[in-house]
Parts: sequence; C-alpha cells; structure tokens
Amino acid sequence: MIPKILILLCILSFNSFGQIISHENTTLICYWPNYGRSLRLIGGYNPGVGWMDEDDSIDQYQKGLAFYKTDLHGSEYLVTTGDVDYELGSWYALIPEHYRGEENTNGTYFSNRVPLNTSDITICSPLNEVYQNLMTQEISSRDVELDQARLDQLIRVDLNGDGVDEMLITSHSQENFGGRIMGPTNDYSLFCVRYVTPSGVNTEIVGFQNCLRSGSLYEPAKFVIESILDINGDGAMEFILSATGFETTWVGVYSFNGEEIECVVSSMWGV
Ligand SMILES: [Ca+2]
Ligand SMILES: [Ca+2]
Repeated sequence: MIPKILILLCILSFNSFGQIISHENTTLICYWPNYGRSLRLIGGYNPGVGWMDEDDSIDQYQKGLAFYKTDLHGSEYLVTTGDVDYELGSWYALIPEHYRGEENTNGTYFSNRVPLNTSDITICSPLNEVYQNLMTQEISSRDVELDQARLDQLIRVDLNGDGVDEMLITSHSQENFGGRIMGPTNDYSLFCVRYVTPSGVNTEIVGFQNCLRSGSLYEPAKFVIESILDINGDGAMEFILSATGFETTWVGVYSFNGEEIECVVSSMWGV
C-alpha cells in the first residue's frame, strides 16, 4: 500500500499557480511551480507599507502557516509551510497534512489557491477569430512569419472596476510550449492586455519573445496568467503572471489603473 503522504506529494507536483497567504496584516504572494513541491515567495502587500518585494516580505513568512489546497479530484487537503531554504532563495517547503474533515479543527487556516473561474472573470475560447487575427497582426509585425496566431488564454475581466472589461491574452507558437534556449525559427511567445482608453482601444504588449533564426540563442518563455484577484483590497483586480523559460522562472504581480499596466512586484530565479 502506498502511504498517503506519497500520494499527496504526487498531487502536489501538478500545475503551477499563484498562492495567497494572509498572515496578520500582510498578504503574501507566492507561486507554486509545476516542477516543485515547494512554495516560492514573490512578494507581499501590507496596508502601512504598500507593495513589498521578496526581501521585505520574507520576514513575514513563517513556518507553520497553514492553508487548504485542492487536489485533482476536487478534494481539499491541508498543507503547512516548513523551513525556508535561504541558500536556494525564498522557498518554503510545504508539508501535506490531511484532507479536510479528517483534522482536528484547532487553529486558523488561511486562503486557498486563487481561482481563475470566479463570476468576475470570463474565460473565453482561444479559437476566437477576432483575437486570433489581432494577435496575428501584432506578432507578424515583430519579424515572425505565421499564418495565424495560436492563443492559449483569452480572459475577460474588469481589472480597474470601471464597468469596462479588459482582455488578457497569452499566445505561443506551439501547444506544448516550454522554455527552450534554442527554438525553431518563428517560435514566439506573447502576453498582452487590451483595454479601452478615451482615445480608443489600446493593445499593450507586456511580454514578447521570439526566435529569429533556427537554433539561435533566444529563450522564449511561456507566459501564463496564473491568478486574478484583488490582493491589496483597493477594489481593483491585480493579476499574477508567470514566465517560464529554460531553467528560469519569473513571476510578477500587475495592476491596471485605467491608463497603464504596472508591474508592482516580481521575482525571478533559476532551477
Ligand atoms: Ca476596466
Ligand atoms: Ca487591488
């Protein structure tokens, strides 16, 4: 019989996502990579301090913080944070404890994985031809030859709460796109936000990378919108974006004030 702890560790190895842990007055922004069983601290927010980078927020990150996660079958189980690995950076070991309902309910547990499927967010079909054509124009204007852009994520959300939706888009040249250091010619990756301004619709290309020549030393990273939520409680949504390249991962938190997209916190590390 396989011990339950091993089953849980296997579950933990699936899917990357943003993780929020509220602790006292501070909200810690973390990232769970799909290749690891540890939680990476990205930064935080404290009402008296504002946005905090990794170095400022690591003092708030404590051993023994607990929160529920959902496994692939939709069942919730509890994990607690273990020691920080300072040599590797701001990594917290996560220790699976038990499934919800099997525990003694002493203590305080914190927030779960940040979902992308709330009623405030509309996940649109990546086969939408209007957006495929728009992204084809953007990508082909950047020295990439392509017939039609492949979209991965097409998410509609009112980030700044003004009643007008913004559109978040990720696009990669291949379905199973991964960070690579020598990609084929015309490999590309893109992340952009479309939003309405008084002067019209703006397409802001937040991230774009491509391989100009086959085998060239370019490293297009895969962009993933991990989570969308109001982290600092000001009524406007932030979103967490990851960019996974060859042996590197970058994660950033972005806000939108109605005029521009701003990266408020970010962190990058190697494998
Ligand atoms: Ca808006
Ligand atoms: Ca906010």
